[in-house]
Amino acid sequence: MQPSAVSRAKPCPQARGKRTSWRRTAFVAPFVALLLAAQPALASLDDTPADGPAAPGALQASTFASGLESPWGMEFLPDGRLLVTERAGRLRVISADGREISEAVAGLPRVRHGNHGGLLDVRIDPDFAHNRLVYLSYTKAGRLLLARRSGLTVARARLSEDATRLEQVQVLFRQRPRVAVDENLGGRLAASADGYLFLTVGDRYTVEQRIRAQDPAFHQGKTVRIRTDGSVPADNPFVGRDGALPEIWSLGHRNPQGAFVHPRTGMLWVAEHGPQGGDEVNIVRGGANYGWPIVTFGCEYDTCAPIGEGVSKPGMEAPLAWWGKPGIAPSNLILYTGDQFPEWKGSVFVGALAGRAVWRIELSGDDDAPRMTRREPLFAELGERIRDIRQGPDGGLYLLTDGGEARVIRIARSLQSPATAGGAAH
Ligand SMILES: [Ca+2]
Repeated sequence: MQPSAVSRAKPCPQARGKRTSWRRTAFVAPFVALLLAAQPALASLDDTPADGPAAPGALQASTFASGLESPWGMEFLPDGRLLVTERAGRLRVISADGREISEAVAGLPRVRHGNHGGLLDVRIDPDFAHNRLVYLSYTKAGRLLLARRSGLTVARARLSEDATRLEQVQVLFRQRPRVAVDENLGGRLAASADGYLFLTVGDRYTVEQRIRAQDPAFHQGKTVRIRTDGSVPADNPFVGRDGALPEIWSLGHRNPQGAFVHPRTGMLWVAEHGPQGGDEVNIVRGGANYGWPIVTFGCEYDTCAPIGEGVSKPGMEAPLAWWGKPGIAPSNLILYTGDQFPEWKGSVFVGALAGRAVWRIELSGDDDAPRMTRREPLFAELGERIRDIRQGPDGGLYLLTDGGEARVIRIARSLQSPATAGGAAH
């Protein structure tokens, strides 16, 4: 590992954004620069052959947007603007230059905000440029006597031309049954180019609830696959089975908060919070069982008492990657396909909450059955809990931080060569 590419963040001209009726994003890049200047390197840039891709410059972290309150999910629109959810039930639109954050988009469904619940993820339709459809996941309270319970819900809506309101809101999926524990909700959405929509559903935390992850009569602890119109595909694995919910795609997940559909294989990848020392990345096959809470590499929080029957069992799938104690608390994960970091093309990036880093997983072998050949934590110098991660239209990595004063951080390649980058930071 060579510390040749010293990381720097430089102030950006966006700092003097105009003040409009929109909230101006505060700019804290100097803080990041100070933070990074005190560290030896933001990330290693070793292993780049001399005759390989264009000479990499230093990695640069800058605040793209700030002033977000407990955000959870984000996604870029085709024009470069960024949709961001805030758990209290607000959807905001960040301008393509990061300078302006809109007021809350009108017309959202009512969410149950509390504990881990609220408005969670946002995804756009693969054909958004033509149909302007967006998908939202959120927790919704039960009615009357069931008001203390909540269920994960997915709605589809059309984003108005001026992006100020949602129209034609339609509920596509309701979790069954609703549950009174608002933890380990799951909630990540992933859309495939061929019209499928996946949702991750958590186990709802308690010992009494989590065993339902093995029972196809419950949505808890599952991934779900529907069509983008809400219908259930006829080839879903539990369609027609007595007592099983037909939306279920896979079983045995604990708290999956990361998901993407691989662009070449069409397979769903998930990252899930395990128990203590049992966080996982899984490549999901329809109908397969990912083990929780029967098999896990982790143990109970606090006591580290064993869980289930061990680390493996016939008929239960092993994870592609897992993290031992203390674990990283994975949020979302993406497959990197951009050109900004050629040496990272084909790597999977996993955001970490408790781990306050982004993990890069390097893969080899076929896309359908890859092996992990290496992994490394990146950007730990930022010290941020990473709630979501995206690849931007520029091929940069965009990190959404967690908490009441949250921001979007852009990781990009400096235009400077490594040799000159050192003199550019102040
Ligand atoms: Ca597992």
